[in-house]
Parts: sequence; C-alpha cells; structure tokens
Amino acid sequence: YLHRLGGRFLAPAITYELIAKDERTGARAGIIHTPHGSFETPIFMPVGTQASVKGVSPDELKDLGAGIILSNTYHLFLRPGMELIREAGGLHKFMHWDRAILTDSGGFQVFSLGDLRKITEEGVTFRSHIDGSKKFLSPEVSMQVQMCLGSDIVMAFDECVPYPADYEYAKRSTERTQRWAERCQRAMTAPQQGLFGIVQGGMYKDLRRWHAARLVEMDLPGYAVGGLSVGEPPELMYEMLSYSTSLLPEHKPRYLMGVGTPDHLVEGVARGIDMFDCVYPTRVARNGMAMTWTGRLVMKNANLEHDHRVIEEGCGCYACRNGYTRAYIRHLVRAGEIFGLRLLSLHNLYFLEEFVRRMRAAIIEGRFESFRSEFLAGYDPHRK
Ligand code: PRF
Ligand code: ZN
Repeated sequence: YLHRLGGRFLAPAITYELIAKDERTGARAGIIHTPHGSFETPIFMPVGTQASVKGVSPDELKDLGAGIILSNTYHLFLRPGMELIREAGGLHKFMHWDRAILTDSGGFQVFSLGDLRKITEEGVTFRSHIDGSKKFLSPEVSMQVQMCLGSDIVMAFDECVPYPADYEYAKRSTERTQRWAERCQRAMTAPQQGLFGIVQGGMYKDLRRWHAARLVEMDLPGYAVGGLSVGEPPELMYEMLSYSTSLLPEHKPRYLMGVGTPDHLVEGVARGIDMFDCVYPTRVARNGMAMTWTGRLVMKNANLEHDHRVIEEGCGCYACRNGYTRAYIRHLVRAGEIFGLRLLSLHNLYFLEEFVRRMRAAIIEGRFESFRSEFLAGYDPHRK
C-alpha cells in the first residue's frame, strides 16, 4: 500500500512482515524492512546514545548480529549539533554504520537529564546538562534534528508521563503528547524515514485506549509503548503492556521503549512486542558484570579468581569463542583495564542478540511457551 506525502505517492520507508504468531501468548516473529536493510524480529537494539555504542565498533556490532541501533536526538542536538552531522552526510556516514538506525526524539531525555525544564504547548525549554545553556525542543525541532540525522526510524516527540501521576495530570499530558504527534507527522517530510507514534497514558487504561486509537488513526508505520518501566511494579507494567499491544494493528511493528533485562524481554515478547532497546547490557558490562542464562556474574567476586572457564560455555561471542576466561577478565576488571570492560560489552550484547534469536526460533517452531517457562525457571534476576 502507498502513502500520500507532499502530493506524491510513495512506498512507506518502514514495513513489517508478520512471519509467525504464537497463538497462546500473542508472541510474534517478523521482519522489518528499512532503507538500510531488513532485520528479523523480535529484535534488541544496542544503544549508541552519542553516536557510539560505548566501546564497541560498528564491525563488532555487525559480528554479533545487530541489525539496528538506537541513538538519541537529545544528546546529538546538544553536542555536536545537527549542522555538523548534516555536514558529515548524516548519522550513518558520521558514525560509519550502514545498517538501520532508530533515533529517540528527545522527549524522554529532556525530562530525565535536562535541568530547569519548562513545558508548554509549544515545546520544552531547558538547560543543557553539558554547559548549562538555554535550549528549546519541540515536535518541529525534534523532526528537523532527526531529518538531519537521517535515521530510518524517527520517534515522535512526547512526554513520558511520570510514575506515579494523578489522573488529571496524565490526561492533560497524554492529550498534549497526541497534539505533538500530529505536529510531528506534519513536520516529518523525509520520504525515506518512518515516524513511529508513542502510546502514553500513564497507568490509566482509558487514557491508553484513547491515545492508541488516536495514533492508529494517523496510520503511522509503527508504534511504541512508552511510559512503562518508569518505577511501577512489574505486574502493573505487564498489565499495561498487554492492554496497550491489544490496541495496536497486527501488521505494524511494536516497540517497548527502554526495556531491558532478559526477563522483561521474554515477558514483552509474550505480550506482542517486536522491538526493545536498553543501556542495560553495556552499562552492566562497564560495571564489571556479565549476563548469563542464569543471571548476572559479578566479575570482581573472589570465587572467580581461579575460574579458568569462559564466561558462558557454548557462547558464540568474541570473548567466549576465543577462550577469554573468567579469571582473566576478573583480573582485567580489577586492574582497571579497558579491554576487560570491552570483552564484557561484546559478550553482553551478543547474549541479548542471541536471546532474541532463540525467542524467534521458538515462536516459529511453536514452542515459545516452553522456552519462556524454562528460561524463567533457570534465571535469577536478583543474583549478584
Ligand atoms: N518516551 C520516549 N523515550 C523513552 C520512553 C518514553 O516513554 C521510555 C519509557 N520507558 C524510555 N525511552 N520518547
Ligand atoms: Zn560470551
């Protein structure tokens, strides 16, 4: 089907192909097509906030199977600025990554990182967390920046309703986010970029239903579930998530923003989510931790001193495949050697990419339910 854009009819930049669906849970396997290649879903997107996935090169990202990465409008807008990236020929060329890129709109980071922010109908005024200078972001500015970046998937400029929020605040915020989404759609005029809407509504089902219906009417190429994993209890997040995905069209991708850990990924997929992003794998790596199928491994722990096994037997990552041992990585981390943190980042990112690949295979082979229960039975989310 074709989309009308500036009087011309063009094939949409982003399309979703449904390959298989788990009838019992609603878990989906699919393929997302973008101008910078296609990737299989469910997918985990490594985070490259400042045009770099911390410590990992684009070739290494390709080796571990990443088909799309996420970057941030907020950070790149403040530094180095959109003019420089436009001058470089866009974000793909600037950072030397030729697969797909999704950019978040700044609507979340401005609230979590910006200082002295003031929100009006027009947009958000705030102080830069880098040099304290006064800045302004709005739906139009965010679209302009994301068009300079040239990301394949562009996120709408939203306000993430904080948790907890009273009903009146959540309603006003969600209605404004919807008016902002309509402004984003008008401002996003690049035919090779696809704008995703973000469902907000806080923890109120009627607001989520209202917002999802408005966004679906806009016929965007994909939808995110926003405003979750913001401090609410997991059962509440899962309930809001099931409800939100039930309101979204089957033939468009669904993205759960800022999630996360393997247990949340499997629960998200079970509720019909296709895309995830999180700093978790690279952040815990830089804190000296390895992700495994049974939980996290704290590399500094004394019990690993004489452990000459790889991080996880059978892992295909650069570190495990080449025989780097727990004892060696523990030594590197203790000695403050950067290479140790790099090995952990490579392992953790590989682990999550492999994790989503196995979920996909399980969905296609009709055994997702048993994958999920076997994984959760063996995984300790609290292990230190
Ligand atoms: N909106 C945007 N980015 C986000 C979120 C959101 O609600 C979240 C919430 N988990 C993470 N990142 N634009
Ligand atoms: Zn490994």
